[in-house]
Amino acid sequence: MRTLWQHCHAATMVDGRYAIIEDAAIVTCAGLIEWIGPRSELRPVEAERTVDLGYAWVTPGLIDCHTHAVFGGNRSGEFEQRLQGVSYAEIAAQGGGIASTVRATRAASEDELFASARQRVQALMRDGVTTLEVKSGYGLDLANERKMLRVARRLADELPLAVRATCLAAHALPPEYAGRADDYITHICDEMLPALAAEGLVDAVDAFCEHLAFSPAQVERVFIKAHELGLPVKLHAEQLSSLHGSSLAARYQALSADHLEFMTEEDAIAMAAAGTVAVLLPGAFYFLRETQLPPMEALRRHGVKIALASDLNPGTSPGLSLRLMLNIGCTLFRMTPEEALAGVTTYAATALGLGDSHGSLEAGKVADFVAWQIERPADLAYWLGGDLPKRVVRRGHELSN
Ligand code: DI6
Ligand code: FE
Repeated sequence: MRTLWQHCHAATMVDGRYAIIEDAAIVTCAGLIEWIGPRSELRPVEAERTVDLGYAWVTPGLIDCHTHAVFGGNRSGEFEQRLQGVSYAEIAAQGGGIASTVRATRAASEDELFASARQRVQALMRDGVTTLEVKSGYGLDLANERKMLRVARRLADELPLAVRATCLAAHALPPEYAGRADDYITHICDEMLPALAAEGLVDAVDAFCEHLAFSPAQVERVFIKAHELGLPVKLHAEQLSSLHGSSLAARYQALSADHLEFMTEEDAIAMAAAGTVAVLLPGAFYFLRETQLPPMEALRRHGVKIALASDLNPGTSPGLSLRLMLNIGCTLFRMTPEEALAGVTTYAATALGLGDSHGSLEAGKVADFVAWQIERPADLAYWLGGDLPKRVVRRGHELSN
């Protein structure tokens, strides 16, 4: 069905800029944008339907390109303990931290994981999210990583949004492998990744490169296997220290390196040359009360593409609003509202390998967009969360509110 959407302004986000079209018209057909431009330039079209958007601002559907939305339990109890003065180390010694989420995730059935993840994803969707990345990484064995990735696929089957599933088996060392990190990496490379990839459950492969997780040499083994399987890679890098994981990621043409507070200028140069997107995660920075800021100036100077995501996870960023992340990115990282919006549209799409089909309003791209009742695009980064009035269109069809 061909639809004409009119009486709107568009922030098309082409090339990461607002690229505003005032008094725009959009023609969609078969789930794609067939034409977009100033209404005055629209040639007569045979549209089955014409929709008046009441001079709303249309942006691409938002893309949350880094989430751990599937997990069992939550860690609000640890949050409360920490605020009563119990240290992180004490909590970890009591079996808390990531280990407690691994236990809860392993104990949960696939249906239970689906039900809790669906609620969180629906919260993100209320912010206009139409594409989402979901990582595994709380199962840490074949059966439980498979369970998490199957939930990611089911989210896409049962909710009106696109989901990319990322295998993050190299997130933490499972208790069965205590003291044997290299053996766990061998298990990931020889057993887990080949099996999960063969089942069609993996769109990309991620790892956590940090002193308290895996070394660059261990991460590299995972990357080599991912490439053998034809899968693109991503990396959690430079969150708490500088191991140059982001340069390693660039050497493997990673789609993205994420966090990056401790990255260096050399890392930025390597990422720019490889086209590896910098995914900044201001929710984790805020929640952990970090003080080392990502090097915005170096990223800009070298032309690294910058994305922004929720990092939704139970330990370090229980963030259920992507628009809140826009505000935190602007307030704490000094991003401009235009950079922040590009970070959840244009460059979030690139960070998921979807840059050709998603992330901007252009003829030929998927017709995922949001018509916001706002005064100007900066409103999206200005309000601290809340529910902005909007109409969400996914593959050319308006979702009911
Ligand atoms: N970086 C983080 O901050 C989280 N994982 C990661 O790779 C921590 C996840 C958790 O604490 O559950
Ligand atoms: Fe993460």
